[in-house]
Amino acid sequence: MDVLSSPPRSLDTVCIHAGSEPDALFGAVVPPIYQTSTFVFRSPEEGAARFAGTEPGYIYTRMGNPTIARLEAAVAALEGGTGALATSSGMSAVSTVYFALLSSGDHVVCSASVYGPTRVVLERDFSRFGVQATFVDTSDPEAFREAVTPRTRLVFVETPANPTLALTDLSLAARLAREAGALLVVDNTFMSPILQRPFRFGADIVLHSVTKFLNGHSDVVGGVLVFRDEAVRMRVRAVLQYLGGTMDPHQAWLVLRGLKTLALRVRAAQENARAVAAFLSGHPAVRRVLYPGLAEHPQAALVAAQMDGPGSLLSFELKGGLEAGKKLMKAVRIPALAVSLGGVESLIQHPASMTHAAMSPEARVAAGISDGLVRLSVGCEGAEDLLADLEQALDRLD
Ligand code: LCS
Repeated sequence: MDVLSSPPRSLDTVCIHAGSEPDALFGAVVPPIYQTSTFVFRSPEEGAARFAGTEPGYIYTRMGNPTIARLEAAVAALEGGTGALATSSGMSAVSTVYFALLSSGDHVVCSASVYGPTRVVLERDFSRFGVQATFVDTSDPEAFREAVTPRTRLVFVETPANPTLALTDLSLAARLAREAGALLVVDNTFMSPILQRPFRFGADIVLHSVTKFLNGHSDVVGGVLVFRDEAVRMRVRAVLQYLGGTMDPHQAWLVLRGLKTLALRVRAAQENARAVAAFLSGHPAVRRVLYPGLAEHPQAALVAAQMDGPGSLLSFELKGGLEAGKKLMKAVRIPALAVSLGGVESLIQHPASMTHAAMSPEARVAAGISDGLVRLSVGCEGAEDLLADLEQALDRLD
């Protein structure tokens, strides 16, 4: 009997069991990796029927694979969607959604503060095909409302936003999208389904860079799209199969393994991040800390309404600005100076010159990404070690 059939299970149970039903052939507890590019047909008729869609069965890994299907089922179960599509990277998920759902003359509204390339691919590439984009501070309800037009076909939000941690009201985003006849895409990478499930608030598509929390071990680049509506999934699937940004079976297997500890990792890192945010915000060398878990966070009501916790990403600015930030990034011993986030190890980086360097300086200022901002992805190391390390690094600034 399926472990996940009724009664409803906690997300901890879903993490461990979804997509991990024992192998039907030998009963292996850990499912095999179907590391194959293609699948044998027993007859020409069977091959033709699979292509025609009149018989089930796999054809070619770019079009579907049992190991990838297990990961898609697992993430769909965690997010509460009807189905999912795994992709070769988070950016492949982003650009496949744009390509599948936008046509020349369409308009898209996108949060101003998002992962740099999510925005730049609209500005630099989709603009060449007649797609118009408005980047707006979606954490400001009035500005958000004004940006949506009758030609808007897609609303794309990232909440909390990379790297400003600004929050967008998901219920408002869903209402604005619905009124315009647009679809709402939510990049849930920073939260993972453990801390935020956007379908509850009306999202149509939930997107992840699985490179981050879902895999959690900084050894895979991948993405996933989860859908509320099977018809939309089929539209996107048709484009993904031909554009070719599909995941590889080995990638999918590694992410399935990572998913088993998702809930444990997310909660452990979050406890550390709460301690780090409290420490930094009380330190005299720190000008400001952006973290949804701080009591003084300006959007505390939204944190309570749509998030099950503040997560483990935070950004901060030192009183000494960029120069002090550079010194700090050199002086810390535990966080590695590297982009990416959501792994078990802490990572520190400088958004203006790294993850968000492709944005124009004006766009960065408008999105609240100041030159002095440093982003820290807090990992699962011992909290006392992280605090001691930050303290010694801050002591070395003067
Ligand atoms: N969405 C978010 C929120 C991200 O943070 C990233 C990558 C992506 C999408 C794209 O996913 P990828 O193709 O890299 O799997 N964010 C990165 C970051 O902040 N540092 O390095 C990559």
